[in-house]
Amino acid sequence: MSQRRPSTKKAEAAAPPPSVQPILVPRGSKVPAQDSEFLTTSTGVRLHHTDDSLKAGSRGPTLMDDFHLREKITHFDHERIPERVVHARGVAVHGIFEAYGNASNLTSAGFLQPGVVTPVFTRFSTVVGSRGSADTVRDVRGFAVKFYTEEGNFDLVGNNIPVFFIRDGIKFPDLIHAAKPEPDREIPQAATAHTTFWDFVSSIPESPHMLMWAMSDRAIPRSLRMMEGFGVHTFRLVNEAMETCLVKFHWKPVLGVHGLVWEEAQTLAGVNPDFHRADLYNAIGAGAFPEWELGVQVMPDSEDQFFEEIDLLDSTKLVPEERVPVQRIGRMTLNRNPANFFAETEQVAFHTGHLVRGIEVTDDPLMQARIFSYLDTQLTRLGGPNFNQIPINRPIAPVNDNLRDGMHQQAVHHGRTPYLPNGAGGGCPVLANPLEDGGYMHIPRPVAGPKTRERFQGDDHTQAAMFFHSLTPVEQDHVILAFTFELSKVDVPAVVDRMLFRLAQVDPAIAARVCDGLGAALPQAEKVSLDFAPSPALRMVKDEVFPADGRVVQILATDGCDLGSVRALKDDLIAAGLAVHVVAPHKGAIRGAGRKSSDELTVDRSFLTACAAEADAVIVANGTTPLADVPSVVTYVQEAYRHHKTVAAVGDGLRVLEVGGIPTAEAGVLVTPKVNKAFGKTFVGLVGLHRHWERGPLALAARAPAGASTERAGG
Ligand code: HDE
Repeated sequence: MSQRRPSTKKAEAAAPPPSVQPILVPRGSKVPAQDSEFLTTSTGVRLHHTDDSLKAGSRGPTLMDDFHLREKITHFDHERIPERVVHARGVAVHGIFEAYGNASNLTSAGFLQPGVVTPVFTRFSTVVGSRGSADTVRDVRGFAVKFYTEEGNFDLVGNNIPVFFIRDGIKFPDLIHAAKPEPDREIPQAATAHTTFWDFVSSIPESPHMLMWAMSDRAIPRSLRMMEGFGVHTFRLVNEAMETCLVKFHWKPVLGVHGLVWEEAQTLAGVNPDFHRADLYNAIGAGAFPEWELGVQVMPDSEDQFFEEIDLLDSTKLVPEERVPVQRIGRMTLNRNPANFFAETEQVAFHTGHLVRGIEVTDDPLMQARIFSYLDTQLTRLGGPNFNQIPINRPIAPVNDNLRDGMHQQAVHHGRTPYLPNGAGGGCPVLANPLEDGGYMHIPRPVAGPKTRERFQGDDHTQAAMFFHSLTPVEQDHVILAFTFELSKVDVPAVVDRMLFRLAQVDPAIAARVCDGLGAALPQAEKVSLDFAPSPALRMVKDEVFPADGRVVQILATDGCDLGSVRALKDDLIAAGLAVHVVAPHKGAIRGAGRKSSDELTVDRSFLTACAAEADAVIVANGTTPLADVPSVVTYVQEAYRHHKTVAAVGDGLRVLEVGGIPTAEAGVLVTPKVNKAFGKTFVGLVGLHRHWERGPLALAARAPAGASTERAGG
């Protein structure tokens, strides 16, 4: 038998598909590659068999010298790394950030100078749930951006809510222990609707403001592409002249800020737990690249670090945009899905201490604890101190850090002088002068005070009330429902009472509405302050048509419907940047009208696997019948209607709306005899409004009410 001689020829590298591009690596570095055309061991030994272990006879015991089996199983046994202690569930994508340059008078940071384009990697996450939990749970969303700047990495590790539950980092482990599943039964997963969470937060005086946000629709985003982002803490910017200012960072989404309806969020957690992850992945795959503008609110750097009465070192407070407008300083476009979830999304290590010159943190005690925590946690999660050598974490700026050895060291360091000062190594690497060489220098500031354990006191109620009263009535209704839902799940009455008392301190009118739902008595609170100007910028519901890019439309169709108009509609909507799915009673293809019709259209989803909650709008195709054996068509449109979505019917598809009891004169209900450009345009405009809240409060009844309330959302 002739044996094939090992070939030394390298396998020809196949060109990666467009969405699968090499991960970001620094110039000239070599990443361990999978570049053999043959299956090999991890040391490159070519293998000729991987389907059966090496045994003493075909039915005998496995032999110890099966090094391939042992390596394969051992490696598999260690495939998992600890999930993040918080923000375990997340998804990340690549993109670019382009600076407008108008912040160059505020900061020397190179990536904020005019026209500079910087690669970024952005990870969105929930906080409480574990890595396999559902995307659409009620929770704060993490919004972490790693900027690979020419001067080193800058990580802006923020949230989609501008304030936080606690004022001092020492309370963070308590907050998280209370919010995570209760430790005796590990229930509930990824939810704050349980006793220990409310026990803790109701005992923390500064929590009400954040609780208002967490109970609002901000905590159930429609899409990660439709969230604002906030740096939360105040940062200090330093310019070339060493002048400083205090800033709050904001990310403003081009697609607007939109939420799900609570009922829909719960449905999605079951039918599609990957809803947000898939939405982002699909939108980027389809070329609907989400964009955000980075903005700053700029406040003078004063000795007390207050802006008027607002303590800038207190992360439970925001600065209303009406008082300090957000200046837009650059644009982030997310345009590339990762090639490998583990290598990139799971291994990316964000750290609030990853700062670049021109940007400093402030003395906010929440931030100070974070500066310690993010470095520390990577040692456990990524297995040692060399996590910045993992490809996704490597800077594009040249590195010479004198850090040596340690677990998972990737570098082969040369020379014998990894210390400074040295003479034997010619004094290298040399220190960078802050002005001439761009060295990072902390701006000198006087710091003094008695050593003490004290939480500074503030007004913990006014901004909570301001947030609530700045919302539109429909958003306020949702906040009340959310408080009522969550507190209904608390099984210790004293905890509910304490929380109702906190709410009454914010505003007895808010507490009274929650008390109604709980059947509880309104507690008497001593301190009520309602002295504030509302901030309309805090509303999500705006009378504005946003781009409908990447919004999902489902066309409901049955055999025998007008396939020509379905095709025309599909083409029009896809051309407008929407994703379109044909949903029918069965998979495969549906046939056109006429018994003998050979015309066919591919079905994307059947009613068995599709769900109205996954769509932004539903259209019933001409010729679709509310057949007795297809009740799904009717319940489908009812659900979409109940969740305030755009619902449309073409031709006699109208019959389905009628059977479903959907009033055709209602906002966001569109009926057309046939498909044409005007219909397409109006439809896309309605989808761009996000939801039609005019239909009134969520009708929780199973059927769409024929005479739904026409109470306006207001605002
Ligand atoms: Fe975090 N947080 N955090 N956090 N945080 C982590 O770091 C921590 C806080 C935020 O996508 C951990 O690498 C402390 C505020 C995001 O990988 C950990 C305190 C804000 C992410 C940690 C806070 C955040 C994290 C867990 C109170 C909004 C996900 C894994 C002092 C401004 C980053 C990790 C990613 C992750 C600690 C509070 C945002 C343990 C001690 C406030 C977006 O280091």
